[in-house]
Amino acid sequence: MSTGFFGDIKSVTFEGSESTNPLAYRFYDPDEVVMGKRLEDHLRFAVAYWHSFAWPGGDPFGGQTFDRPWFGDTMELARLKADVAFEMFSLLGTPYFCFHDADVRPEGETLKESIARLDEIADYFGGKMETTGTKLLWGTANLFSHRRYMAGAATNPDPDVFAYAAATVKSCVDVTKRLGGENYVLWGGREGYETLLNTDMKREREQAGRFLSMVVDYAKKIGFDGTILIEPKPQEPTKHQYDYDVATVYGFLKDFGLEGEVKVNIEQGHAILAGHSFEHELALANALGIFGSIDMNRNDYQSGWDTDQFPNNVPEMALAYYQILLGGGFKTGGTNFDAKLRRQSLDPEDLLAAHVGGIDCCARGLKAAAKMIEEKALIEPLEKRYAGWEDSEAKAMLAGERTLDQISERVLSKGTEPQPRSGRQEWLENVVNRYV
Ligand code: XUL
Ligand code: CO
Repeated sequence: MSTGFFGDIKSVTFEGSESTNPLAYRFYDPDEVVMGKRLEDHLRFAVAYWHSFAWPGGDPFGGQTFDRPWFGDTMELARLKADVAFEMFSLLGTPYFCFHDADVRPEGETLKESIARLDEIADYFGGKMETTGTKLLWGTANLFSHRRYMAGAATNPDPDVFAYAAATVKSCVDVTKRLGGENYVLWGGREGYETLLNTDMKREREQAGRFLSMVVDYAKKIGFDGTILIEPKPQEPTKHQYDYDVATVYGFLKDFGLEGEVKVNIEQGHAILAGHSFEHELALANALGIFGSIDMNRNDYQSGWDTDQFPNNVPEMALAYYQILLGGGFKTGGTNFDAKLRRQSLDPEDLLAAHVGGIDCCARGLKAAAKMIEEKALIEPLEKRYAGWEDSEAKAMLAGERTLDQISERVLSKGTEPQPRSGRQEWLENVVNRYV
């Protein structure tokens, strides 16, 4: 039985680019085949439970603006929240969702009670996943909202908090496995510091390394065959987060021998906060072999903080999916909207429209990216730019078959000077603009 929250709004369907219906897809036809794959299977959209159903609309200057019938601390309301959430997944036709433990159940008096409540809601989810066909892209633990975590979880100076966080993550990995989750995410939360005056950074990094190793071991032990993902973010909530960006996370994984075990969930807004472009982070993760999944939410470019807005810039999406497709596309990962409404967007329709726009924008970007790849619009110029490396002498330099002095001898005896060639940036930018 419907909760009635979305009134008489019918399923959002594909109506084509001419449609003016705000609750229709104009570019996302899940069945359209692009590069040999259905769009739905390329994009693997997921709704984030927390922003859409648990966030009250507060900002640093004011509290709740949303008035949702499921807000409150009882299990009955948690079930109503789930009813509405799965109604929305079905209306939108989004194949996946993601959640933290804290989004879906009220906190108990004890950890034992919290876990029992999580298990109860997971059973409720299980039934709904079966009837609606919605799948779990990833589960995660909220190790940052409760005051016990104010000085971090794995990196807390208090070993009791480390242990509490470990027990919490165990319960969340268990539930993620039980629901067939395809990934498990660890975002740093408050793993970072505010001031070095009270922080032993070396020790805290090692705590985080041990913690992650235990998560990886436990996932293997229980036969969880999804991917473990770390989500980089440079700052906020702490002044400095230990998993700053993709490069930092890779160094961390290498340090603890986990580079073959853990991949990254890259969020567009976090990339911007780190002073990178989203496509930079994606390309680097591909180059390092650790690309996993994305959180597809942007920041306001003027704000300097994590505004978690729905994506609406097609050229940006095109460049992002271009990198994702070049790397072979998602395996276990997908496109999670870790995005929230603006706090004045009060209506149920706003929640739908935000997702519809985001989904369409991503679909349009992916289609442009696929076309650029199919037509080798950027690949050919790139190959040409590096063509010199096909030469046998050039290959020998990279293969370790030449020493510095041998190269020196060859250059000096040849006596030719390298000829600079244009990088053709504007020419290439114009090429991209033909597709978006
Ligand atoms: C925080 C953030 C989180 C993670 C999951 O900035 O992105 O929502 O995605 O904990
Ligand atoms: Co995120």
